[in-house]
Amino acid sequence: MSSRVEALQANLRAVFEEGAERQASADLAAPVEAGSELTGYRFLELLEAMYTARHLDLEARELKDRDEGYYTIASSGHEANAAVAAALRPTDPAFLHYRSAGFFIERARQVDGQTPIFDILRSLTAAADEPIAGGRHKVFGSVPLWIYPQTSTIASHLPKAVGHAIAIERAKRLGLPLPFPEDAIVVCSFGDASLNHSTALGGINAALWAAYQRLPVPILFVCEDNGVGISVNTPRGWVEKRWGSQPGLQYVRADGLDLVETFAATREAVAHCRRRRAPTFLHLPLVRLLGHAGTDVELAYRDIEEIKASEARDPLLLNSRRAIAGGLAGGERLAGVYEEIGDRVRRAAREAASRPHLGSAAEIMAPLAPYSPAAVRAEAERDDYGPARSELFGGDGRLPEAGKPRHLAQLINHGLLDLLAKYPEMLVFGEDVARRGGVYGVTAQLHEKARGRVFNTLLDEQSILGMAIGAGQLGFLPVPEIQYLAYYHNAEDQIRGEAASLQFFSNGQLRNPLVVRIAGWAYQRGFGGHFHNDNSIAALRDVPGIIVASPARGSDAVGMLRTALALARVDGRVVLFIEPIALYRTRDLYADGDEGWLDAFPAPGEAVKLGRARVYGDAPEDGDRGPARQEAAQSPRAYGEPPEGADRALTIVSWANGLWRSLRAARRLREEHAIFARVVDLRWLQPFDLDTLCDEAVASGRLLIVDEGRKTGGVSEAIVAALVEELPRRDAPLPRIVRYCGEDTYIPLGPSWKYVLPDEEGIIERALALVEQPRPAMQELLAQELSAQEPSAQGPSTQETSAQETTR
Ligand SMILES: Cc1ncc(C[n+]2csc(CCOP(=O)(O)OP(=O)(O)O)c2C)c(N)n1
Ligand SMILES: [Mg+2]
Repeated sequence: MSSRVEALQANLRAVFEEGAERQASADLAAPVEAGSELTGYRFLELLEAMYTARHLDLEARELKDRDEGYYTIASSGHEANAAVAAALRPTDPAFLHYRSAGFFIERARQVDGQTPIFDILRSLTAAADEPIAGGRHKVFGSVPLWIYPQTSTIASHLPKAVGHAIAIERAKRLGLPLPFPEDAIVVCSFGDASLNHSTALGGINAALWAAYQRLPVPILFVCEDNGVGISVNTPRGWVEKRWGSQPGLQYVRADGLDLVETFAATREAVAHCRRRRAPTFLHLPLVRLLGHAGTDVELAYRDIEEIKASEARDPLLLNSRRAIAGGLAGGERLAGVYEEIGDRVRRAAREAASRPHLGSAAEIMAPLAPYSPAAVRAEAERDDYGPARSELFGGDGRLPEAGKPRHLAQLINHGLLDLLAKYPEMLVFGEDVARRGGVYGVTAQLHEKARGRVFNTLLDEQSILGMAIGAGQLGFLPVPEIQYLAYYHNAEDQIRGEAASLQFFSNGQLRNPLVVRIAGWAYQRGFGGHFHNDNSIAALRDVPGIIVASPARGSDAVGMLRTALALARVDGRVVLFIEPIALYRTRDLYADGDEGWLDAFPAPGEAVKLGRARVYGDAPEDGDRGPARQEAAQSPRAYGEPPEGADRALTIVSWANGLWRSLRAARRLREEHAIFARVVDLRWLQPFDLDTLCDEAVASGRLLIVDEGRKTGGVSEAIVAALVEELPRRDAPLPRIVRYCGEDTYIPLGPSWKYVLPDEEGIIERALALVEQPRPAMQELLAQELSAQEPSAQGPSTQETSAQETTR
C-alpha cells in the first residue's frame, strides 16, 4: 500500500474514531439539514456510493500490483459526483468524465438488477464478460443506465453530447419516437483542464450558438474542477472567470466535495436545464487524490504539504463527519460499513481477476465492423416508399428516373432527396447546405423539400461531425456534409476516435450510423490550390472499421449512397463518401458535347454492392449505365471488345477523377496505338474489390494503377500489397505493376497543379511503357498453351478468359 493510500485510510479512520461514541439519532426520513431536499436515508446511500468508489480505486491499485488490473486513474476526491447522479434521472443520457465512479454507482442503485462493483472491477481487469466494452477498454458505460462509454481523448465527447441534446428536440419536432422521456436532458462531465481543449470550447460554443437562435439544447455541462490536469495547475479562479457569466449559459457553482451542496446545486441546474431546455453549466470545485493515475509520482511536481492539504479535504472525511455530526450514523457504524464494502470489493475483485480476457483477434474485432450483406442489400434495394418519393419530388411526373440524363452533382442531389423520402429519420446538414445548396449546389433546394431535416450548421467541422454522432446515437441517420477533404482532416478525430470506435467500445451494443459526404479530390482546373484540392486519404482508410466510397459518375453515386445508408441503418456503420468535385458538373467524356458523363437516375431498387468494382471495356457508352444491370454484368467478359492482341493488353485501375482520365486514355490507346485497356473503377476504396482486381490483373498480366491520391498513403500501395499477397495464394502469376500517383506534396495554386497529379498523357505514356515490357513468363506460357489448344480461338480475349479461369 502506498504511503498516500495509507494517509487517506488513516485520515478516515481518525474521523470514524472521533465519532465512535456518537449514535444515530436523527430521523432519517427528514432532510439532512433545513431546506435540503436530501433525506438522511439518501445521504447515507450516497455516502455508501462514495465509500464504494474509494474502495474500487484502492483495489484498482492492488490489482495492478498483482498484474491482474490494467487501469488506475481514480475517482478519489471526485466521489461526491454521486450527488449529481442523484439529482438526475437514470434515463437522462450521460457522457461522463473518467472519474465518475460515484455517479456510476449511484445511478446503478436507481435501476433494478445492477452490479456496479463487479462491472467496474471487470472493466479494470479487462474481462471479456465485462458488460459494456467486453474487455476492450476501461470505461464508465452501461446500456441500461444510459451511460455511453467514452474514449480517453479528453473533451472529445462534448460535441456529440451537444448533438445528442439537440437531437432530442429535433426528434420531438419531427414526431420521431424517443427511447426515454421527452423531457430528458443530457449530462456531460469533464475536468477543468479538459475545458480548455478546443473540442470542449467548440462543443459548448455549438450549444450556445444553437440556443442563441432559440433552438432547445437541453444539456448540463458538469465541470469537475480539481484544479489540475496531470501536473499543470489550472489558474485559480479561471473556470469561474471564464464561464461564470457567459451569455446564454446558466452557471451554477457548488462545493463539489459536499454531498448536500452538490445535490442542491445540481437540482437547481437540472431544473433549469429540464424546464428551459437550455445549456447549463455546473461548476464543482473539488480535489484530486492519489495523483493523476497509479503510475503518477505526484511528488515530482507537487510538494508534500500541498498533497497533504488536498488529502485533508478528502470528501469522504467531510461527508462522514457530516453524517456523524447530523446524527445519521455513529462513527463505529460508518467504520463497519466502510470495512464491509471493502471486503465486498476485494471478494468481487478476486472473481473479476479470474474471468477470461479476450482470446483472439477475431473475438476482439467482432463488434468493429458488423456486416450483414443480405440485409444491407435488401435494405439498399428496398423501394416501398413510393408515396413519400412522389410527395418530395412534387408528383409522379417529376420523379428523377423519368428525367433526362444528368451530371454527378444533380444525381447526388436527386439521390439525397430520394433517400430523404425513404428515411424519415435522415438528416442532411453542414455549412451552407440549406439555401445556398452547398458550395457546389449539390444540396440545392433539399431544405425546401424535406423541411426540418436539411439545415445549416455553424462553421466548425468538429461540431458538425460531433452533432452527427450524437444524432446517430439517438436513432437518426445523419448525412453531414464536409465542404472539402482538407476540412475533414481538420476534424477527423470525431470519426477516427469517436464515431468509428463506438461499436467496438460498446461491444456492439451502441452505434452511431453515419454517412459523411465529403467534397474532395483535386483537378479543379487550377482553382483553389491545395485546400480545395486535397487528395490525401491515408488517414481515412486506416480508421478501423471505416468504409470509404468514392463514385466517379452519377448513377454509381446514387446506387452507392443507397448502400451507404443501408450500411448505416442495418449495421450501424460509418461511411465516408468522397465526391470528386471536379466531376460534379462534367458532362462529356471523350469529346465536347458527347454527354458521355451524364447518367440516367437509377430507379429505386438499384444499388451498388459494398466493395464491388465496375469494369469497363474501352467503350463504356456501349455498356449499361444503371448499377443494377451493371451488377448483373459483373463478369469482366461481358464488357468491351476483344483485345487486338494478348500481348498488347493491359488493365488500368482507378476511381473518381482518375477513372474519367483513364477511360479517355483507354480510348486513345486503342485508337492510336492498337492497345486494349480494360479499366476498373474501384468505386469503394475501403474495402476494395480484390477479386475483380485479381481477375483483371491476371487476365492482362499488366496493371497500371492510376491513383490521384498520394504516392505515399494513397490506395495504390494497398492494391499492390494485396495483389502481392493474394495472387500466390490463388496460384496466379503476379502481373507487371506500375503505379501512377499524385506526388507527395501539397497541390499548388494555378496551372502548375498538373505537374503533381496523374493526367491523360501520363497514363498513355505509362501504358505504352508497360505493354512494351514482356508479360511475366507464366502468363506467356499460359497464353501459348491455350492458343495451342484452341487454334481457332477467336482472339486474345478468349485466350485471356481461359487463362484467367485456369489460374483461378
Ligand atoms: C486530447 C488529449 N490530450 C491529452 C490527453 C492526456 N491526458 C489525459 S488526462 C489529462 C488531464 C486532464 O485534466 P482534467 O481535465 O483537469 O481532468 P482530471 O484528470 O484532472 O480530472 C491529459 C492531459 C488526453 N487524454 N487527451
Ligand atoms: Mg483537473
